[in-house]
Amino acid sequence: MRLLVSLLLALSLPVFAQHDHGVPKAATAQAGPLTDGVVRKIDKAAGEVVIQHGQLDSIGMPPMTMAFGVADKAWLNKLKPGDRIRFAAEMKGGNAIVSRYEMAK
Ligand SMILES: [Cu+2]
Repeated sequence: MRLLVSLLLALSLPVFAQHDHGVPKAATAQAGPLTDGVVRKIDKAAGEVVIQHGQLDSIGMPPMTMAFGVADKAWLNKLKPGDRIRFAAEMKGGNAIVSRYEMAK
């Protein structure tokens, strides 16, 4: 019986790896590198967007609502309060900025 189990494991593992195309299981199960956020406010004068965000491991932040700078000021014209986005954040010059985002479905 033990032999059969190890034989099955040996046979199934390579198939698994092929179907996943090398992407680690955890990466597909989680949301990926983008974090969920809801736009609360746009401040064009300050060049900031206030986002209610989920856990941001990239900059070590728990979920909260806060202001972010943006990598591209044009984004401030596209976003509006209430928009649901998925975004990546990074620290730049001591400020947290949105480095990229996409609209959430
Ligand atoms: Cu924060």
